[in-house]
Amino acid sequence: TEKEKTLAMVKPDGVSGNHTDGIKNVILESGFSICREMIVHLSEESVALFYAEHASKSFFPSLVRYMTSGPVLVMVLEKENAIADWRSLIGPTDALKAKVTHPHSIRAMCGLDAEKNCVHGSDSPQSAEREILFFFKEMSSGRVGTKHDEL
Ligand code: YYY
Ligand code: MG
Repeated sequence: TEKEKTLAMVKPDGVSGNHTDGIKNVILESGFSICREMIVHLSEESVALFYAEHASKSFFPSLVRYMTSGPVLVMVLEKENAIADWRSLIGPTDALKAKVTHPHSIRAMCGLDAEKNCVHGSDSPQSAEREILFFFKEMSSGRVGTKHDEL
């Protein structure tokens, strides 16, 4: 039982909908510690890199517009089994379906639909490593977008 890190994000609809404080409370009450946090307004290039696995999907252009529409809060969370436990807390990708099948999940409570689903979580140890480095190493070289604040 070793500690594990994952990348969490409050997406633009979550930040503009004032869900950030509530989500951070859920995170802390669920036993995660927040190792790093930063508010950033992503560039189109950064979203394309971050979501490279979805570049050929029909929803991709809309996803890029949405993800660049306002600032996001990115966090590194740590606890035992952090990756799976955070995915389980956020719930299914489609917030409308989540409202039916996982009504207590963060996406059910705060998300709007299959695109504007309020939060992100790494889906595997490989993704977690890539995504944490993406924000907290690349970011310091100014390649991700406009950094508002490192909190
Ligand atoms: O990992 P997760 O966010 O739960 O879902 P992915 O299948 O990796 O998709 C990433 C992202 O793409 C999703 O959070 C919203 C968007 N998206 C979409 O806009 N429409 C879909 N039908 C599927 C995903
Ligand atoms: Mg995913």
